[in-house]
Amino acid sequence: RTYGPASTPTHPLATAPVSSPAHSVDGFVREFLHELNTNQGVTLSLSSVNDQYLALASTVKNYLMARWLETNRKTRDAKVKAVGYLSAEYLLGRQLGNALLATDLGEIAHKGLELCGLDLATLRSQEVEPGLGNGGLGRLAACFIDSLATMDVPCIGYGIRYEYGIFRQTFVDGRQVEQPDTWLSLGSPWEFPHPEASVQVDFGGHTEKYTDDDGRERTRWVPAWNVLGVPYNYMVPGYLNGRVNTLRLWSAQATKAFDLGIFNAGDYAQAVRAQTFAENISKVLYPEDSTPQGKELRLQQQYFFVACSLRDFINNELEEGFDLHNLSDRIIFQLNDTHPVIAVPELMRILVDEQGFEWDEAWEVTKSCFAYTCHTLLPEALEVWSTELLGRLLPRHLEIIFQINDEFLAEVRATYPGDEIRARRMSMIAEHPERGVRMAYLATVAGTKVNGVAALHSQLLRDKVLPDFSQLWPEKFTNVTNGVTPRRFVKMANPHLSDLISDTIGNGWVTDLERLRELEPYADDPEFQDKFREIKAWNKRRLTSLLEARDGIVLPDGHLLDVMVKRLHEYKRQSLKLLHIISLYEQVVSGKIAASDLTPRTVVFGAKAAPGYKMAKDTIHLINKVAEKVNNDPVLEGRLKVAFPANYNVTLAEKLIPAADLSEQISLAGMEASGTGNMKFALNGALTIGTDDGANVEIRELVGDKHFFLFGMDEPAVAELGAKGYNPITYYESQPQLRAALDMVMNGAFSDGDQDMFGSVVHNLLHQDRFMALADFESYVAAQAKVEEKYADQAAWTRSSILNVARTGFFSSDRSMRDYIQRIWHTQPMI
Ligand code: B1N
Repeated sequence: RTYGPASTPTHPLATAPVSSPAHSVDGFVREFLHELNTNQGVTLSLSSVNDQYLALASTVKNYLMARWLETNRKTRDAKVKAVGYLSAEYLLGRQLGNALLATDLGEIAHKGLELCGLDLATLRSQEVEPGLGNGGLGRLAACFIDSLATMDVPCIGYGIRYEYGIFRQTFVDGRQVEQPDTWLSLGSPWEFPHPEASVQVDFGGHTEKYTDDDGRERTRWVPAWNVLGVPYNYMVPGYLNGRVNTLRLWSAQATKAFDLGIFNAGDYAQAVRAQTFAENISKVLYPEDSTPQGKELRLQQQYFFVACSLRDFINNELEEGFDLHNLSDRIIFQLNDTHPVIAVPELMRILVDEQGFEWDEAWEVTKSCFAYTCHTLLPEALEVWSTELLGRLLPRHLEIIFQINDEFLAEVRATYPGDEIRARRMSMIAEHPERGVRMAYLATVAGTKVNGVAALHSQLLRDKVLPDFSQLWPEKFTNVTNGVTPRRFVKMANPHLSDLISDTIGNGWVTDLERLRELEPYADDPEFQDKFREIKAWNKRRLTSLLEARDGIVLPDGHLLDVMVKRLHEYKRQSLKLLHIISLYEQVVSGKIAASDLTPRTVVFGAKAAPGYKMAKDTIHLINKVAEKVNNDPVLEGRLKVAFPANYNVTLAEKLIPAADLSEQISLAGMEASGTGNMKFALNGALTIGTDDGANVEIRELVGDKHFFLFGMDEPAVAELGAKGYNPITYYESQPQLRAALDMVMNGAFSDGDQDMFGSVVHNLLHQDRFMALADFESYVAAQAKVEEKYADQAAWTRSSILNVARTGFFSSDRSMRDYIQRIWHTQPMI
């Protein structure tokens, strides 16, 4: 298909570059009122807050538009290599604040709206965040595309436009109840649908052999049904640099052919049902984090977005007549975990079946177009698709996978003659518990590079998950430690700290975060310390008002704010944090210590549990019940509080993290691939209490042991204990404090005497405890005592806090992107 006018335009405006509205309060107000009138069809006096928000979003979009169009033109003309980021999740967070930041319109918008009698903050809070991801993996994708735009690197993010994102969490009697996330219901001003550019995606059917005109044996896929992928484009603005990249999310729609067939048969109702069936594909985000479910619809989603994206890139981003033998000159597809790995056989199918490539030349091209990031170590999180399902849904792809595997195993056998056990171990096809395709192996074989997401994780990936592969191809493996965007998570989320930093060292740090180092000399400066502490106090007050309005939670003044926010998962060990709280409470109740001995502390939890994950949901229930008890027991004299605001999301994180004193990163060593919350906390001046796991290792190395509270077994110790045979009950028997805390739960102290309510949680800890919470309890409690000791010396605490900010510039996602560019992508910024 071709774009553009049918004849050469002669009107002067047709070829003139688009212009932006004037960068002034007056220009802004004009544009805003114009949008309110023409887009919303209302006058200011009759407009709702939603009208005002939508008009404001359009206004800011208009400022970005010229840059977007220019970026697209420039990139197309330059014919440079781009990054195609393939991710099933993008946890974007609200768009308005980020767009205001990227255009430097914050002040102007504030003043302009004030002149209209409106309040910018009120309009901002009208936005529902697009929660198109579960947690760290989706948020990482959002940080990466922000950094690439800011670094002027051409990138298209490809993903799925879920109609319902991650569920909205509510609590009913302390238990999690999920509500659908209707993020599109009040309008979606940030997206640009292009139904005319829809792509057809086929499913099912069978394959057949035929001989082509040149007498070659070929295969064709005869699919049984199809759907349309409609692209929705989103702007991804760089920070004050004029670049606006594109995020292209696909929405599924029934094809006409599909329902017409049934309609012609006379069953109108059935035709409409068929429509719904097709559109189910992009209906809802699977709410499982770090544990895939292996459902058919999930595989449909994966193939759907990947097929749309490859087709889109080849047909619409490359110029007509481009020689696909050179595809890797123009694109590197980054596979964000195994979710998009079906793209590998899809590209082979396009090249061999559609373009007539020989197998070997197609494989050469394919191998150079993909790289794979692994985000986990949990064995149950590695995707394996049953061959029965894959063959039914994508018969041609399964054949292609078998052939890739055959040729790969031939290479293994040639390299290790006679080592059949190894060949079987390395096969992409697992035989047990059922025949299935190991997607991580396929990705490893096809990718130019394979990376883990923190130094320790990449090492364990080589040694434990893919040892045979790293032995065969050591140079394929690399590490890129994750990062977070300092624009959203410092500049936007912590405006006063940002001003203090900029007043002290200039504002270059926003795009060159290592410059935070220049703050180090100020760590000892009492005046700087005072300002720093005042900002933390302001952030706490801001959080207090938010939680009061949002959840009716009242945070006491002057408490150490101890925060654990992340998905609820046993390996992350929220239960360990909870045992610490219960233990403090128990010691006061039983008179072992006086309430006045406690450091005044408020523990904040934020966590969603996968809806089908029973143990995680029970843990949420227990946290809420402990909160209820502890918060209302006068024996504590208000010195220990537990707050669990529902529905933790990016929007809440932006207010919570800047207010935190202490960051809880307490996963069992070897389980958390990286963590990225840990980085956000450190950059905002919280001290970390953490295990030697994921990126904690690198945080501690950078900030220094004195400014980090380390506890627990390290990974080798965990492995050793596991090998020896771990028996949690021995810790219960030998540690009175731990025993008293667990007994308190068992005796019904948090369940109105009901001794069964939390039986499964306690039983699990005592008899299974797969993530060894009991083994690390003693060490955790000791580290918490050090926290309290240090907090008592506010100057020392503040000094450490400042040093955490100054020394964690490494964790900018700009640095992660530089690493990907140099070690994996070999692309270039356009400047
Ligand atoms: O990816 C993050 C890491 O910082 C975290 O440590 C890691 O747990 C997270 C299946 C996942 N790994 N795997 C997932 C998400 C959804 C899903 O359906 C797996 N998420 C992570 C970024 O590297």
